[in-house]
Amino acid sequence: MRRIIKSIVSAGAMLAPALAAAQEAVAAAPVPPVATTDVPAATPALLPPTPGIGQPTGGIDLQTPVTDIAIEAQNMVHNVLNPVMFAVAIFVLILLAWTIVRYRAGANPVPSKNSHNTVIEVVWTVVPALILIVIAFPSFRLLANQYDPPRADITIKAIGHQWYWEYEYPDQGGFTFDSIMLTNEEATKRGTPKLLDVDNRMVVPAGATVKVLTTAADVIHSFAMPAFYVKMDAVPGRINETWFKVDKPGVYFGQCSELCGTKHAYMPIAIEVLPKAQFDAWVAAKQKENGIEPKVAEAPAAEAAPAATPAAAE
Ligand SMILES: [Cu+2]
Repeated sequence: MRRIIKSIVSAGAMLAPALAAAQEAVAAAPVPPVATTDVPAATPALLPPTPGIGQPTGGIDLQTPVTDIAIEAQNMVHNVLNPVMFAVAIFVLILLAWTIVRYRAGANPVPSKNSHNTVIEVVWTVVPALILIVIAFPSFRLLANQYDPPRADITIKAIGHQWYWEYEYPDQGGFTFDSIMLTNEEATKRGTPKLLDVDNRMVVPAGATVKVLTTAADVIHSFAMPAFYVKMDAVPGRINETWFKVDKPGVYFGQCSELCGTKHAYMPIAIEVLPKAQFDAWVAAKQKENGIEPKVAEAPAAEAAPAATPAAAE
């Protein structure tokens, strides 16, 4: 059933006249795996968002960072990039103003014939190069930290669709569910920001390193969570990888950040970070809902059984 819906959705994406049909398919998509009405049962603790955290606040600054990488990135912006940028902009502005006044035609009836000044030419080549080197050190350190993640505690696959996200939990038995934006009325009822909250949030344990594999079923999407400093393209037929580790339980909102069609703005990402015990309860509820045997407790027995069979055959 899901495959049929997926193929309808991707076919609709390619054929512009069939877009309306695809939209109908998208609307129908959430029904088979997880009905919207199942949310309260499957999500034992529906955390309320913290004002100003994990969501846009209307300011001009970056969102409050909640991961170590995000803190490092924000420090780089505030302490390295912004000072350099402002200093260069102000210096160039002053230089321009001085040149306009000092070398205006009225004050210089006989123009200078100078065309070279070796000292100035060396300075304006060396100084920008030095500035780039100063920026490069923290920049490469940040890149290295970002692309050298600690060992993952849990892996989640985020699949972009036109126009919603689907999440898969391969470590927990492989259950999947769709994550569809709430209407404004539903968001108001839940007390969450409009255009950002979804029926089924991605749920992760607090303090765990979460590896996110991103891919897409139709066109290129992008999995972006500003408070985590995470943005990774979700490309059909490819798997990209990103990661985050959030210690503080809460709800964090992001959005698809790759133009992916008419409803690009309406496929938000909501990640709920729960304490480990609550996360385990959520996983248990999801496994029950999907008819998956809880793997964690029975793992040794389950592994013993297949091992015994070939031995017996020999
Ligand atoms: Cu998208």
